[in-house]
Amino acid sequence: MTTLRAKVALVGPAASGKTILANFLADHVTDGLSMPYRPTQGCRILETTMENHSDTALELWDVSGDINNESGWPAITTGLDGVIVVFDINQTVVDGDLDIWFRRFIKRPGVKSNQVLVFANNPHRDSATRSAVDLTGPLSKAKLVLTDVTREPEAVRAAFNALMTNVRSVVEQRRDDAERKVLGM
Ligand SMILES: Nc1nc2c(ncn2[C@@H]2O[C@H](COP(=O)(O)OP(=O)(O)OP(=O)(O)O)[C@@H](O)[C@H]2O)c(=O)[nH]1
Ligand SMILES: [Mg+2]
Repeated sequence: MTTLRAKVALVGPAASGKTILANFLADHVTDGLSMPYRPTQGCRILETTMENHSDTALELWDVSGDINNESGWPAITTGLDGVIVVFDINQTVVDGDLDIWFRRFIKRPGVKSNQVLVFANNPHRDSATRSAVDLTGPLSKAKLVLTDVTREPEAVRAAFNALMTNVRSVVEQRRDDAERKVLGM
């Protein structure tokens, strides 16, 4: 039985591999890796349960990288408990490229750095063109993980599960606070 609910979003530039990652994290499948790229329209919600906390239902929001969908973002950030920013490690990220994702999804009241992960992802069949990334700017404070679902699926999952442990604590704390309020404590 699940008693807690958490909402986590994958955001970041188009074609960085968010949909493939979301499918892998929610369903343990890497189907679609050989599929042609199909941009996500708006947002997709995947319902699952935290692998390492089976009492916690998880909504994974797989958000389109097209910033023209910006008008729909408030619905995504409402009640958001965790954020994963995904970008393509093969693309040079210049200062500011990820700013919009940071400003709109992370720099919000109540979001602490342990609720945020940055995936420098390799969305290609070939090896990544870089083996290290050095982010400057505000996102440099968040935990950065180099990800490649094709080659190192378990490393992706381990990073994700560590985030889920933090997210679950936040959700649990919120429930406890709400309970105390109801009881007038
Ligand atoms: N081989 C391989 N291909 C991948 C991997 N991740 C993504 N791809 C491919 O990269 C392309 C883009 O991946 P998506 O997951 O759709 O990208 P996205 O970030 O969701 O893009 P938007 O929805 O437009 O924001 C697709 O053609 C995928 O098949 C991976 O880990 N390995
Ligand atoms: Mg997508």
